[in-house]
Amino acid sequence: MTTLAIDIGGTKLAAALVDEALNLHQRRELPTPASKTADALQTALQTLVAPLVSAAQRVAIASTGIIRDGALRAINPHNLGGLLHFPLTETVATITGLPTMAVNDAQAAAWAEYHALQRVYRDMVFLTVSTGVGGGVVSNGRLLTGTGGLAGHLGHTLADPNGPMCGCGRRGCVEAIASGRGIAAAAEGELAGYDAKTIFNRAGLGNAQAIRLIHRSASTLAKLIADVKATTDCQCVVIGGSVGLADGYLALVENDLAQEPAAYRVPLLAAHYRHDAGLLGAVLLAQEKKI
Ligand code: ADP
Ligand code: BMX
Ligand code: ZN
Repeated sequence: MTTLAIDIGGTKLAAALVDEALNLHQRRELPTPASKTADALQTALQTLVAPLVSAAQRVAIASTGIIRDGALRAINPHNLGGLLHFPLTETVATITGLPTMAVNDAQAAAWAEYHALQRVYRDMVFLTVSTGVGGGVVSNGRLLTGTGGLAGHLGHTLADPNGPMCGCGRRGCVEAIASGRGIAAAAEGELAGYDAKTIFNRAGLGNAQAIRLIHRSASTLAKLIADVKATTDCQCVVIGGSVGLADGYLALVENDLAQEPAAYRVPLLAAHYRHDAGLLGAVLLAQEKKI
């Protein structure tokens, strides 16, 4: 069976056809529309899947936001242009005419990365550092989704009580500091208005402020990882997302984590499936659920 896999992030939408052996075909991307209205996202999804849908028998979606009963609810609406709610599976099932399931993007990615680890580890955590900071927890071989889909939203744990406001309504969340948007929001002077990708490029050219912003993100993530180790006793933490996978970032996090007491240290790995972990995790879950 061929699955049409879709990944909805705060910055980009991705889609691909995925066969039973988890090979990706015809992968494509579009920017995520930054609009408060559901129409813009619906139109973008329609455009994204149009060339793929005729070859698929079902749809598996990994999406940013809390996914509950197939609907998307933003915990941080700023990441989606202010969009609060979107009837996700209903909309995509109507567009495609195919059976459709959806799961949070970081939860999906955690499941794919757990499989990539060949079940050597029964307890692992996935963290994406991307538009936001997302998380997925696998505990004793089971993916935690929670009763309402909130499980693993580790980006909304407290990093700094005096830190910047987070779009979720709390002050000082990890996401408000460490995410791509958090890095960009803290940029001042000659870096004001630039996105995280540009700030990484400037850091590579030796810009002191850019280097400081990236270090601040990495040290915030390292403290989160120490907290995650203390709460889950995970055997490894896998890092994904475009910021998480950016050159040199993981090494910075490792360096900061090494400063923590030994009990809170844990091996860190870059996502095996790189930018496709969400897509593949959604497909694995669709295969298991036999939708
Ligand atoms: P999404 O959040 O849509 O899943 P990404 O994982 O690509 O998308 O994360 C988007 C964030 O990553 C943005 O803040 C963007 O500026 C930043 N980014 C994209 N590419 C890079 C890169 N090569 N290096 C560092 N940051 C990047
Ligand atoms: C936010 C939240 C999470 C998501 C995480 C990473 C929204 C819209 N999203 O914390 O559900 O897993 O961002 O998402 O509230 P990404 O867009 O950075 O991939
Ligand atoms: Zn928050």
